[in-house]
Amino acid sequence: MFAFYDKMMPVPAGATALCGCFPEREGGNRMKKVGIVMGSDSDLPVVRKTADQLKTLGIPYEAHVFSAHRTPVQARDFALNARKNGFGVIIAAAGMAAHLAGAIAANTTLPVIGIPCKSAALDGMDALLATVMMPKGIPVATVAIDGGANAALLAAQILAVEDAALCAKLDAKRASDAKAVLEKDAAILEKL
Ligand code: RP5
Repeated sequence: MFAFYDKMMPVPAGATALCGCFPEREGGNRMKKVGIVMGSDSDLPVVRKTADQLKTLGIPYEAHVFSAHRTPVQARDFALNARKNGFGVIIAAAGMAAHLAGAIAANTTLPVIGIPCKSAALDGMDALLATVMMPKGIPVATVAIDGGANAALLAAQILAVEDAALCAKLDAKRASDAKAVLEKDAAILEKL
């Protein structure tokens, strides 16, 4: 059974934006959701790549704007309740002094994936270092600066550990990506 929700934004304060689809898995247990949190709606262009990739793979997600600095209570509550609310992975996107992924990870033992977002002043190096340099004991799996799609794929790979159908979709994507590169290889001499 699938329930589709088209709009990821806007998300009213304190409200839940439920997006994606909810495939019934073999045995009747539902796929875990991916939580997407962003420090500001200005991170939306990066997060949209995450949401699009999750949609393509048929993975349900919920998206929120929570800031480690501006709304720390909401960010903490989301993380504390994420497991019981049906999440399997949390993706946190933030720029500048990007403490969001770390603040989420501090309050859950679900896997947390950080996306450092590019900012005007330091081109994303600020967010990259703030996200990746976590202290021992509180890991955050950090993808590339603005790496929204890879964050989704890593979340999918985590969920696919226990999900053969999702694993097959990821295998098919790898095969299709490889085919595209082989076609470029075959065509490259004509361009030179
Ligand atoms: C961070 O500060 C956000 O994640 C965003 O990348 C950056 C700028 O936020 P805004 O000033 O655009 O709201 O917390």
